[in-house]
Amino acid sequence: MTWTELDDILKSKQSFLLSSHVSLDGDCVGTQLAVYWYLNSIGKEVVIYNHDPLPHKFAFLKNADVLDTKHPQRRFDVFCILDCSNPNRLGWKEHDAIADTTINIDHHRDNTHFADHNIVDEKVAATAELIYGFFVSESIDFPDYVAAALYTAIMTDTGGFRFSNTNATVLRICADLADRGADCATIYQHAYDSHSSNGLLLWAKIWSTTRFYLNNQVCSMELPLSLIDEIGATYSDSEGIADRTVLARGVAVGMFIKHKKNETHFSLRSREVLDVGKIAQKIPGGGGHASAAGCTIYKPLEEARREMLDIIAKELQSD
Ligand SMILES: [Mn+2]
Repeated sequence: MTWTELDDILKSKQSFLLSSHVSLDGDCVGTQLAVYWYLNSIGKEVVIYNHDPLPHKFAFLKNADVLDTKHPQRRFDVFCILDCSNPNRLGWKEHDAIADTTINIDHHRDNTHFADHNIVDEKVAATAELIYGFFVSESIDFPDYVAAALYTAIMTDTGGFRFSNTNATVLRICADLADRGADCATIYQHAYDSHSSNGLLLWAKIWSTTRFYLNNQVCSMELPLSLIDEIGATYSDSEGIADRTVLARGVAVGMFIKHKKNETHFSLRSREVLDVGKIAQKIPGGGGHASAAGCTIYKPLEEARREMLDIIAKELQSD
């Protein structure tokens, strides 16, 4: 589907529901706000509903308060799913009859092309890169706060321009977004340097769990989920830790493990050596990108960790 065909569909419909994957990240938030702005600007009725709430660090974006976690009790002409590879990742179920038409715009390579119209490009760094492409190709002139939303999305999906998906195209787009008014330093501060004091104390505890396995090729950090309440932190305070598991030289796979009784969640990171998306896919429901992926093993910590280390050991051998 071309961008013009997409635009024709958007213009021919009246009511829209936007949604994205569970545990909203910057790309989910930025793309939803950008599309929200565009649809509003052409006189459409738009509701944004997500299973999970807006992370506080993105609350500075204009209109961020329109992101709602209250399930809409009505139907829409179009259900537009952004930055989400399959319906399960929405985290809510009652979407089959919520709209006449579904549109999916995404960049996850495990995308199942589940919508009526699928615009999926796994080569781009962020879904926001696609939305930017749409605006530019259709000569849609967007304001500075939409530039800020798109910049936030691309910056966070590239890990602050550190991941391997950071390339010349990404930087050119972001340069243009800066030209259009995105304030790079302020956005960085909000996204990465705005911890609460309890949040930082939580980080200190997690750092102290750092351990190495398989000849120092695997680094892990752990968080018993009960610790969050104990410290008075929030779940989202633990975000960003996973990226730190690949800080040490020689580490091929980093894993940040969040666990409670019979549930152990792995956020996996890699440094090019291994494809952690493939590793995560070996666990039912798991998946993600080559350098960042996740999965949940429904077993206690020790058992789940052993299972994961076995999978990684095999991958390291076959590499
Ligand atoms: Mn994304």
